[in-house]
Amino acid sequence: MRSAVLLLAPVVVMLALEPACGEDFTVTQKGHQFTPQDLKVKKGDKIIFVNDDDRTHNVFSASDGNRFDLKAQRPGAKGDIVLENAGVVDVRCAIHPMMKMTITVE
Ligand SMILES: [Cu+2]
Repeated sequence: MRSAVLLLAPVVVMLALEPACGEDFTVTQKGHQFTPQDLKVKKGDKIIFVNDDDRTHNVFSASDGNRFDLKAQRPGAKGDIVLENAGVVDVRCAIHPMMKMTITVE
């Protein structure tokens, strides 16, 4: 029993030290524009959408495999997503059709 605990201890330590997977990216919304308008991420990265504008936005995507909807974000609001499937993701604002950006998930 004791030897089993001793054998497992290094595994537990390694799991605890495992870094959080994925990188964080920030996309801002200001003046009816996303910045950046092209973003490359890897599966599992976190993308944080910040509304730096003086009006409400609603970020969403209808792209297959990576659909999401952050719902209405008031000025100053933040919301994040994690995209799990490789592909090109068309990101829009449901309120302002001219707002567009593309996220490429590798
Ligand atoms: Cu908008």
